[in-house]
Amino acid sequence: MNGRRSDETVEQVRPGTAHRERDAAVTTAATDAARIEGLLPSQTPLQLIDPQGRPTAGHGALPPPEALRRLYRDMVVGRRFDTQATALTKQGRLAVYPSSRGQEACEVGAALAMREQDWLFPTYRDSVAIVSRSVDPIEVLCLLRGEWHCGYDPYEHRVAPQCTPLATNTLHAVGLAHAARLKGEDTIAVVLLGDGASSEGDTHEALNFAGVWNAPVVFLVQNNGYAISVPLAKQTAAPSLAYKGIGYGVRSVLIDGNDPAVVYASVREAVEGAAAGGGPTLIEAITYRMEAHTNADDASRYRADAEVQRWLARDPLTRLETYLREHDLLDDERAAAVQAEAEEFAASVRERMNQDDELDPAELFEHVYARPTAQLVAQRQELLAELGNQEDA
Ligand SMILES: Cc1ncc(C[n+]2csc(CCOP(=O)(O)OP(=O)(O)O)c2C)c(N)n1
Repeated sequence: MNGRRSDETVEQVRPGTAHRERDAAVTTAATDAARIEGLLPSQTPLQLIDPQGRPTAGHGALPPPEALRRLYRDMVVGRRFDTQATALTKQGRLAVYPSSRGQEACEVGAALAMREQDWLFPTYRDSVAIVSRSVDPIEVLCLLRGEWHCGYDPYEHRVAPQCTPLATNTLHAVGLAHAARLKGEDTIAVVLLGDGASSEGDTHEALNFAGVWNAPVVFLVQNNGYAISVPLAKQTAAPSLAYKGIGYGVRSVLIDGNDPAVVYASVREAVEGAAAGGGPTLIEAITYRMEAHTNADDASRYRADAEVQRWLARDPLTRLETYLREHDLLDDERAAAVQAEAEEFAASVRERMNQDDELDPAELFEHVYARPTAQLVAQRQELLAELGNQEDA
């Protein structure tokens, strides 16, 4: 708009009206400023327990002792499960396993902060979160073992199939949450995504509609520093991924993703806010992936060992354990019992995964459509012929 046209507009407006409109504009600007303020994350990541295991002053209340003890238990079991699953790839029992070692605070914090009736939308990296939601670990590993399905019944557990395409789960989460609200159900969705996925178009569309519909969704971005080999600085110019929510009118929070207490408290607050009609929240959790992207990746090609060592000092499990011990919430006996439970859990996974189940490759085509297309029939025949030929060879 040029200056002249603007003057003409002012002349056409009657004096009283001009004042009222200007006052209204000032009021709107003040309201907008307050609203923007409410959407903004803090400049530094929120923390409730620091890397030395000490409570952090002024950042809010710690979750109750029972919640902290449960977080500890699930993190110990989750880490043991993670180590076991990684070992299973080396034994050829799993095709691949994306480890979440180092990210247990996010995995378990998010899972435990959810209510029974809420839905989780995980990615391929979030097996520990699903295990923490009490899904049978063998079912969780089913897909990576070579089955065509996700292993568990999503409706029974309210856990969507783990998504491999980046960020598609963000849209599914918003769709489900919005639909649940229209149906009058008290259900919210928690969607897990990585820093790389936050650069995908789907995430932006999901945030946009979550904002427009005031959908009851919590987006938890686990910023673990890398999208496979691409460091954060090479995939976004945003100073914080939490800022991505603001443009869409979505409240944003920046937290220390290696602090189990703050992850639990922030997700819980966002879940309760969404359930009460307060709309979506985007949480950026700063964390680190201790292992390679998967067993097909050589992390030493793109990150220095010194960096990995620095993050070892921020281990979420050690942090919580130190806090619990110093506040008489954990002793040697209890720690040993939790460790024994984790060993038993891993042994059972190992044993059950050592069975050679007979898979029927033709089943792959059975549940795609009610009536298979001509292409599917042809593909099925091709596969069976190939398998037959292999057997003949
Ligand atoms: C739509 C899409 N594009 C590319 C890929 C290939 N891909 C698989 S994992 C990955 C990196 C994801 O990084 P991030 O979202 O940060 O999650 P992380 O693996 O670190 O948990 C990429 C690019 C994919 N799976 N889906």
